[in-house]
Amino acid sequence: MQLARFGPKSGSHFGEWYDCPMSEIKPTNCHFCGYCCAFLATVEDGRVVDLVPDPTRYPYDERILAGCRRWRMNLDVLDSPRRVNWPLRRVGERGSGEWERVSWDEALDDIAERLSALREEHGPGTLASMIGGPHASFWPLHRFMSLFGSPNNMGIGQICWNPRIWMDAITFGWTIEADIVFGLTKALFIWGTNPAQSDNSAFWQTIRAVGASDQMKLVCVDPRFTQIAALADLWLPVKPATDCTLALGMLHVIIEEGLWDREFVDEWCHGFEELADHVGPFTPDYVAEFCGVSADDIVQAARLFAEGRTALVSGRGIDQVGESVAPTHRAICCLRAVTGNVDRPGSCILAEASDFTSEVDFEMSDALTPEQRALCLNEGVAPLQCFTGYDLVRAQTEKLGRRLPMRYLTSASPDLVLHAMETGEPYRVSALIVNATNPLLTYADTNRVFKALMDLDLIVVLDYYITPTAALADYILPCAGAIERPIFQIHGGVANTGYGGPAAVEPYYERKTDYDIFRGLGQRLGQAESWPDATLADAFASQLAPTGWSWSDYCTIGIYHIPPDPEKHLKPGTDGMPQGFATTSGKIELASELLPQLGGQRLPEQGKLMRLCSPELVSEGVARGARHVEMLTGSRKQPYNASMYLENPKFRAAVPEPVVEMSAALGEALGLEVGDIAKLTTDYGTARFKVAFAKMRDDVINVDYGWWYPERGVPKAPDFGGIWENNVNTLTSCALQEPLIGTWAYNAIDCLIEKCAE
Ligand SMILES: Nc1nc2c(c(=O)[nH]1)N[C@H]1C(S)=C(S)[C@@H](COP(=O)(O)OP(=O)(O)OC[C@H]3O[C@@H](n4cnc5c(=O)[nH]c(N)nc54)[C@H](O)[C@@H]3O)O[C@H]1N2
Ligand SMILES: Nc1nc2c(c(=O)[nH]1)N[C@H]1C(S)=C(S)[C@@H](COP(=O)(O)OP(=O)(O)OC[C@H]3O[C@@H](n4cnc5c(=O)[nH]c(N)nc54)[C@H](O)[C@@H]3O)O[C@H]1N2
Ligand code: SF4
Ligand SMILES: [Mo]
Repeated sequence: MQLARFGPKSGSHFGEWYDCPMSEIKPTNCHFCGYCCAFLATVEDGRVVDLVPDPTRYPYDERILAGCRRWRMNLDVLDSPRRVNWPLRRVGERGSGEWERVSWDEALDDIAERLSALREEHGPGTLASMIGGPHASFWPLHRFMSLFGSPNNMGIGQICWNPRIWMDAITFGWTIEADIVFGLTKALFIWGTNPAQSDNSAFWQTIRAVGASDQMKLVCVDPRFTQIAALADLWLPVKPATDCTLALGMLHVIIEEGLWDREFVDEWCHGFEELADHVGPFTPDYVAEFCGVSADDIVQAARLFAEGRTALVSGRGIDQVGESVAPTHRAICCLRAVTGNVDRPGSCILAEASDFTSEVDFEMSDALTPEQRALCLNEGVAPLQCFTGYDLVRAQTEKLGRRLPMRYLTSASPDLVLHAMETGEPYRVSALIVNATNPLLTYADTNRVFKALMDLDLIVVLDYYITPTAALADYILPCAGAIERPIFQIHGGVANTGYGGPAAVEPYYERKTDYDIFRGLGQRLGQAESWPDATLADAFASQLAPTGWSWSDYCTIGIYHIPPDPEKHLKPGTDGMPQGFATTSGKIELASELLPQLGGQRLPEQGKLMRLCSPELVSEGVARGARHVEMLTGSRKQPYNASMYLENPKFRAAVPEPVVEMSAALGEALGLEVGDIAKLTTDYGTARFKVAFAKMRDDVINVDYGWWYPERGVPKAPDFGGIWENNVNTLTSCALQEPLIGTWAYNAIDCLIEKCAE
């Protein structure tokens, strides 16, 4: 789609239009969040001069754009003076902020040479990588890592996404998608997620519609009185990380009152009697006391869940709770199953494997040799989140022809990789690629991450900006962003959906797509055959090829989406019988046959809380007047995203500083007033926040995350843009907690709080 608005370029035979710039309208997409909304860019001389929403392509939704404050940043961001436009090489000490411009060849040749030498000396596991949220396609990095021979890709997944994906796949044989249908769905549970801030677009509008409708009950499970809670028919303000017990309590009521779906359970669930025995002790009174909610509300929630078709959406509120993470998801799986709310319209549907080449094939995880797999640090420590666990689950899901992405679900625990960096045990990790993440703000335990990175032999950062983390790099490689690169956004390969569109322009200056960078490095390291596609668009085209769609078909429509068929478990399998669920028993496993093989539990059991304050720290703190409290961190807030967009002056005017929120009652008990500065302390560090009051549980505080100060200029030693001031991750720890996945906690952790004298 190219519409010339004004006329062709100078020098053409349209001499009379000589002074008119060539202007074209090109389809493209925003990527400031996961919607990847469709836009039309007016392009003159390879530069975008205007951008408007494109109503002809997916995703276009007035509701999305009405709620969105970010898309107007696109033009500024394309040419922001903060952007890195050519490869930079460190010249001074690490972190000194002295850089020189080098050519791509110089940069990639040198990086490849150094990686090759380090691999020679320490083995392929010596290279680690870090990724963040779903900002980019990560398969190019993962393909590079697979072919380099390293299993040490760290990710965010263990505290976001993986727990749910693992437990759904283990219990149901594959992942599920919520199916919210007006007129059919009787109740919607929003559990540990706050789309009003984290997704304040289409899904939030759906929830508002549910809240306003009398056809569907809305239930919110959250320690904070969120905008969802305000709309809800029932708000369950659980104590953080007690959700497993809450779900077991609801199961108790459902079974005790005979509200379960007998037909579905008899036919399709495995281990019901065992589960019924297991939930026996979880009486409403016990659960009310443990979870800090009223017994009546637990009973009401249970009845609502069992009344008819119920949909449930969860989020990082229950993903980031350490030891309880897997059991919480398992307990919710059981709740869905005994009420007949799995793979049925109006509740949730088993997703489809993709028709396009799946993530697992594109990332080439199977290229790792057995020796390279043996380097996986998680083996034996996080027995599910490693190749042993993956293979066990893969054998199950493959029964119905599906495979989960491998790189995310075997991603290395930061605790173990940092340990290898610090000690050389069990082997030396000496080099790091940081791709689309800012770990000095967003990974747990900033002090530890900082020290480990300072001692590495080689750090390569791919980013748009010189972030605090990029300030530690040996090379900063400038990335092409949205509008400069094509997008084919897939859900990690667990659904038959991909969306986005083409780049409107070639990357500005000397920026390159992440794909081009990894391909360039791969070609220098003997991987040339595995990077056949010359460009990212070619690679996406080949990924789409199995669907029969061309790249231009896809770009015209903006989405490849085949809605999942409901009730797949009833479809005939090869033997003509219903195919059931891809689990060990062929049924939904209320009692798991797989988890015990990895040392896990058949039935969900509540775990302990992650503690970050030693008894000594607490007693000293209390002696000087500090209070020991429970904290949540990182509850999402518009308009920011983690450590991004803080430089936007309009955003900063609206939300100028990071806060610690608490109820007015807690504030009074702590002697804190709105606007005071509070100091928070754990064994790992300290950080300061401005006090704000909000409606929430009286025994919990809620602390912002991701804060630094881009306006102070290029980050460098010693303050690195302010990362030692108000960065909540100076308080946290990534020590392994959950025994199968290794998940640590960002919610339900403890800290000391006191009024700051300074
Ligand atoms: N305490 C605490 N910590 C948390 C969380 C929490 O709730 N509390 N949440 C965790 C979760 S769920 C997540 S997902 C992480 C988020 O952690 P991150 O993903 O590290 O956070 P962002 O600030 O979004 O950092 C993204 C960086 O990538 C760059 N970038 C964006 N797009 C691209 C791209 O396409 N290519 C390249 N090369 N660079 C790009 C941006 O400029 C930015 O510097 O934080 C985790 N950490
Ligand atoms: N504005 C903005 N949007 C974002 C992001 C961002 O940084 N900023 N990040 C993106 C990313 S990476 C992610 S992963 C998603 C996350 O999206 P969500 O999962 O929706 O994350 P939150 O909005 O923080 O909502 C989590 C809720 O869980 C509650 N909670 C905390 N602890 C517990 C608990 O123990 N039990 C229960 N039941 N609830 C608890 C918190 O109070 C909070 O309201 O958001 C994405 N969208
Ligand atoms: S920020 Fe998200 S919702 Fe807003 S226009 Fe961009 S992709 Fe769409
Ligand atoms: Mo996330």
